[in-house]
Amino acid sequence: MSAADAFYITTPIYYVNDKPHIGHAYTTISCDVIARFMRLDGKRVMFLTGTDEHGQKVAKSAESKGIDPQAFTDDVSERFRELTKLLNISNDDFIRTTEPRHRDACQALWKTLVDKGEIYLGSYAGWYSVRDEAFYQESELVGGKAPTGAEVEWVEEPSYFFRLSAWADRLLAHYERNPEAIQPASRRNEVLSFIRGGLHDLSVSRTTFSWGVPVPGDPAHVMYVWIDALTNYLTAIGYPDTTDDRFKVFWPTVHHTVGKDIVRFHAVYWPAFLMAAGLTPPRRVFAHGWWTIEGEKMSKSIGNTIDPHDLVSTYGLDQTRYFLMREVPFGNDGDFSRQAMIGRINNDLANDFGNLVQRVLSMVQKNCGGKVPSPGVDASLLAQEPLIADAHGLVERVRPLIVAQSYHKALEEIWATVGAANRYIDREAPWTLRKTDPDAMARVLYILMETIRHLALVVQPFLPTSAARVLDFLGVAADDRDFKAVGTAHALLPGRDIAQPQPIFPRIDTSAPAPGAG
Ligand code: ME8
Repeated sequence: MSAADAFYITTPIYYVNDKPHIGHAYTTISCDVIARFMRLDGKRVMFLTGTDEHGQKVAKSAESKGIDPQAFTDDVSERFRELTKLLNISNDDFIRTTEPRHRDACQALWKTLVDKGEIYLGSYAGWYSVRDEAFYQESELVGGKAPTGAEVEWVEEPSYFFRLSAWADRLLAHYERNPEAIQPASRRNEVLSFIRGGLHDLSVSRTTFSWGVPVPGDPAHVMYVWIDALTNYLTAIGYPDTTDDRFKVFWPTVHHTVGKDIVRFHAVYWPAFLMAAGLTPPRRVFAHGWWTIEGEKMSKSIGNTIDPHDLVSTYGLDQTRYFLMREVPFGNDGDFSRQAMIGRINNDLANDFGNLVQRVLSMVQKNCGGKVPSPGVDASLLAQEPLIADAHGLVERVRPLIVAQSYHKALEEIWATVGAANRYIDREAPWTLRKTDPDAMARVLYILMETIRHLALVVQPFLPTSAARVLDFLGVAADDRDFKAVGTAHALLPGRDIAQPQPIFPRIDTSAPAPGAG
C-alpha cells in the first residue's frame, strides 16, 4: 500500500499529573471517529495516543503524593490506557514517554539538531509556568501571570537553546504554501500573527530537576518536556529508523488533533524542529475548542470536572460519543449540560434513529415472517428510488466532512437521511399497505431496511457498538461492513432471516440522577 492510501492521526499525549476527564475523552473520541472512518474506507491507518510523563509538572505531582515518579506515572498512565478501553477507542499504539524507544528517538533527534547547528548552549533567565510547561516573555504576562492565567516563576539556569528565531520566515513560507496545515482558520491566523511578531530562540533543556530525557553528552541537563513530548509522534512510527516501513508510509500524512491550548507547540515549535532536522512538517494540526460544564470553566478547584466513567455509566458509551461529536462544531468551544445531553439522546438517538430501526424491523418480524422481504423489482429499478439513492450516496457525502474533521456536519448529513426515512415510512404507511397491497408493503419495508443498512454502515465510526447491533439485526456478515458494502451489489438478500430487534437507545428518564462531579 502506498503512502497515498495511508492516514496517520494523533491525539496529544496527556500529562499524567491528573486523572482523565471529559476534555481528554473528547479529543480521543474525535480521533477515533476519523481513524475508524478511514479504515472502513480502505485506508491504512495509524492512530496514536498515549501519555506525557516527564517534566516538572509531573515530577511535582509525584512528589506531592510522596511517590517515586516512575511508580506515579505507571499508575496514572494506566488510567489513560483504561480510558481508551472504556471509550472503545481503536488506537493502534499507546505510547509512554518513559519508554526506552522514546528516549532513543528523543536523543537521536537532539543529536541531529546539534549536528545541524540548530542547538547551542547558553543560559536562560526568564519566566516559566510549570502548569503550562511553557516559557513566557515578559511582554506576554498579564497582571504578573501567564496569558493562560497560570502562575509563573523566574528561572535562571544554564540551558541549551534551539535557534527558533531563524525559522520564522521558513515557517511563514510553509504556511503560505500549505494553507490547510492549521485548522480552523482562526487558529491559523493566531499562529501566523505569533510568528510575524518575531520568534525568540527557545530554551530546550532544564537543569534544576532530573525527571526527563538526559541530553546526550551532557547529563546535567534534561530535555525540555515539549521537545520530548512532541517527538512521540516520530517514536511511534519507528524513528530514528527512517527506513522503517511505518515511518516511510505514515510520516508525510500525519494529522495532529489538539486542544486550542497547545496550538503554539504544535504549529510553531514542532514544524520548526522537524524542518531543522530535515523532516517534513505535519500535514495538518487541527485545534478544537474547550468544554465548559453547565456554563462554567472546568476546574479542580470548582470540583466540576466530569469523569468519563460517570458519563458512560449514566448515559451510555455511544450516547456520550454521539453527544460530544454532535453538539459543538469541532473547533468551537462548547458547553456540556445535562439537559442538552438528554435532549440529544432522546430526540436524535431514541426517537429519530432508534425508533426507525425498531419500527421497521418489528414490522418485518410481524408481517414478513422475520425474513428480509422481497422488493419485487430488480436492483437497478430499486436504485432509482429516491430514498435508496440518498442512502447509496451517504458515504460520498459524509467523506469530505470527516476528512475536514467537521464531525457535527457529518452527523447532520447522516441524520438528514434518518429524517428522510422517517418521512418515507409515514408517507408510505406500510401498516396500511399490509391490508391493501402486501407486495407494496414488502417493497417499502425492503427499501427501509436497505436505508437502515447504509445508515448503520456510515454511522459505525461514531457509534461502533450500536451500529454493529443494527447490522447484526439485519444479518449483515462481519466482512460486509466496510464501505465497499455500499450500494446494490451487497444489498440484503430477500428470504434471509433477520434477528428480533431490541431497543438500541433507551430514552433517558429526565429524573435520573446526574453523573457524579469530582
Ligand atoms: O497539554 N475541553 O497534556 P494535557 C476540551 N501533555 N479539551 C480539553 C480540555 C477541555 N476543557 N481540557 C483538556 C498536554 N483538553 C501535553 C500535550 S502533546 C505532544 C503534549 C484536552 O494532559 C485537549 O486535547 O494538559 C488538550 O490539548 C489536552 O487535553 C491537554 O492535555
